Amino acid sequence: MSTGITMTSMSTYAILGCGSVGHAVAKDLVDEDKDVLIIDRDEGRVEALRDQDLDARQSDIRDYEVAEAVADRDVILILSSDVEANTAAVENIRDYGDDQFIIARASDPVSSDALSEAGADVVINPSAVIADSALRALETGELEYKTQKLSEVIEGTEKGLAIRIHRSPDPDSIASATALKAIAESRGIDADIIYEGEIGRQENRAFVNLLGIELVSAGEVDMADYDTIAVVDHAKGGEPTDDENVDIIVDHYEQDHNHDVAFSDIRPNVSSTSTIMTKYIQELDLTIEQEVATALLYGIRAETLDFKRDTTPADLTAAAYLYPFADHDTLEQVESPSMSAETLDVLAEAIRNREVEGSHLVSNAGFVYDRDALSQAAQHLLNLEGITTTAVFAIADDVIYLAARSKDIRMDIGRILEDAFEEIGESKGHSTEASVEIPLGIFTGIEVSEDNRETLLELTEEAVKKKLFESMGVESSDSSNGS
Ligand SMILES: [Mn+2]
Repeated sequence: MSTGITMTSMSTYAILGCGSVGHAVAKDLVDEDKDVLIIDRDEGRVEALRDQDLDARQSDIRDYEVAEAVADRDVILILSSDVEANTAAVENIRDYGDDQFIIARASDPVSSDALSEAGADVVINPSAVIADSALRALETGELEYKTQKLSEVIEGTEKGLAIRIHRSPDPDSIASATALKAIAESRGIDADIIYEGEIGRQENRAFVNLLGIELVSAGEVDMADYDTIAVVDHAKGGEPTDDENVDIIVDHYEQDHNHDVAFSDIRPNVSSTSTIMTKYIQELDLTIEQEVATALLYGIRAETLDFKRDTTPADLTAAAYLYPFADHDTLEQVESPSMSAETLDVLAEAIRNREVEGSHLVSNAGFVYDRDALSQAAQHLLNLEGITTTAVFAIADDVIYLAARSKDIRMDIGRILEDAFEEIGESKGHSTEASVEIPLGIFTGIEVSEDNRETLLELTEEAVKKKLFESMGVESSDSSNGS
């Protein structure tokens, strides 16, 4: 079935069966100045084709002489609606000589298989083609409709648009907010990106600084200055968007939101909010600024772990669209930030205090300021030999933070944290990375004060380890640590 010819050298064509499909294909090929021979059993049809100056001959495509007649043709398109005739034609052509590229029309999955078996290189199933194109039309139509709706809500803004991102915003939320702000500004509407808490992970800080993204702290603004409120990529932050004033929601996670919003676009079937925002920018035909393109591309890459996790075709086409507009030097700098002193400390402490059971590592990193250092430590510890699952916890303020990672495909670390701490803490994440926050007071039953923090940490340590190992399905040895 090897064709031995490349697309560029394909120069002569034959079309067997020239009904409406064959005719449409013939017309396009002839318009491109291609040499096309048409064979059809219908005398009248052949006459009509000749009247249009086409090279048409009358013959039953089932006949063996047809295989002879098309032997010098590079590509043969067998497009009649009679699938049995098509199959016979494929068999004859393959019997006569086997180096031609054959495209054949089927009618259903069964005839598709028969044609492939007979030797067709490409089989077209019309109902599958129509279904595909109907779905594409639906997608395009929906995007058009949603884009128009979003524009209307943004354009209805009189004072200003507040774009809220969650408490420790990740690249996806920052990028999505940046894109929404650009869309608003293209419509002459002022917008601010408002965050609560702080931009934790240094990688995210580097991202914001390098791209010059302007973020405003919630403490610095008066929400009364805004009459339209948007929340983007917000659901995963674990904070409910129960604000009755929210007008716009865009996310790739389902929301706990009970109020009517003027505009909402939630698509659990894509991997990032950046993907959704990219589709809007494309649909609006906005001239995309380099910072926005770079931010969105980074947002998609971060959320899909560089296209390694849950990547959908939509994420890939969005990334491909952004790629030529993005600043790749900046992306490189964002991706390889130097490790902060605190992250190194936390990592050192976590390595020192590690307890290993089988391939599972649990460690206590003491007291921390930057809880994102914990996630980074958990990630780095996965590189230790023989380790497939890591969990690092520490106390910051009055809360125990725990970050976990797993590269064991049989283990859903998100589920394990949920099982272990569901009654006392707030967990989030998925099968490969997850975290949990546990109020220290609830965990120990003791009120937290400056003086008893060390004691609480000790009390906490054994209990957290025990719970974790239990839900991982291994017994914790009673000795306190592995150093
Ligand atoms: Mn996201």
